[in-house]
Amino acid sequence: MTTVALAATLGLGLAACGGAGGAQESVTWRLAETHPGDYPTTKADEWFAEELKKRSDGRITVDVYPDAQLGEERDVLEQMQMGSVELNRTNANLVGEFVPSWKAFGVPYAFDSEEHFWNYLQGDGGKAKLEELSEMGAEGLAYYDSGARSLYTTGKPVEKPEDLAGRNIRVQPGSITAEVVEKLGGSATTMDFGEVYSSLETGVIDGAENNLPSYVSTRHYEVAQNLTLNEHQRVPEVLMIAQSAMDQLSEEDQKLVREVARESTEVQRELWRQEVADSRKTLEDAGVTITEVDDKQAFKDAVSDLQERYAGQYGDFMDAVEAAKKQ
Ligand code: BDP
Repeated sequence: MTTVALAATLGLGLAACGGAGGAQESVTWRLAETHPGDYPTTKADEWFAEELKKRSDGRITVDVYPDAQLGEERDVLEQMQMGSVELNRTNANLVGEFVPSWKAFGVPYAFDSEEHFWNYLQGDGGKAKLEELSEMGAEGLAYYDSGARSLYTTGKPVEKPEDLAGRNIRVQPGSITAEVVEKLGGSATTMDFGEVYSSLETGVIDGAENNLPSYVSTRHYEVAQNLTLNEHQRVPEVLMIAQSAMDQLSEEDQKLVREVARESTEVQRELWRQEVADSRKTLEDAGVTITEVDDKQAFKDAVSDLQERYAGQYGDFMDAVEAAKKQ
């Protein structure tokens, strides 16, 4: 944990003193967010906070801490587990370290399209998955969009899996993406999000993978100027709350939190669509080499034996994903 994160944790500990169970008259909570203030997830967090304050007549205050002020996502998840951060917006891939069944979100090419992805998330499968967060003492409130993750590299562009040979690609902690990258032919390094820019710059890694808005907002495109739209994963963002925080509320206020969070999904998805288009333009204007991968078969074939293993390991997920195709 960083010093900032530690100080923040201690600060919260003091602020929370005096709340010993049962419904509180009013609460002030912190929401951890790794992205900057103008990123779609952060704007949705803010919308959630404002709306909740309004509709609870000021009983529930949520202060959003963007820019990883409360620590890198992995640190924040640890704090969530201890109940020392009440709310967190994180990427589903990171959750796998804490709730192993969530690693399923990293299964490559699980979803055929954005529509398929959202059919799954908003159907029974997606709802059941949110409930699994109770294993880490949290409740899943809502999913946010995160588009598709693609590779980007320094050096020469990646056009086919073979081009990854000998290249070191950063992956998110807690995820199965390391296995995916290695099957594709590269080597994988697990690293916190905040370290990626300097590691690309100094050549510690040769690339990373993410969606367009993150590639742009982090300015990774300045130091890794080749983007390959192979779209190996669609991994949702999730807004979660510590169970110990939820327990402080009356039943009515708990319902309100869930309702406002659900509504914030629509707000975020709209912001997301716009951001993807804007990011694409930023990248084109900056002269980034964008390699379209119209036929993803070579990438899919390279990871096909992983699919068989995952179908056994994450059977329920794969069945629900399959069922969401037919809706
Ligand atoms: C972004 C997610 C952020 C991740 C980051 C990463 O929004 O929460 O953890 O990727 O790669 O797309 O670490």
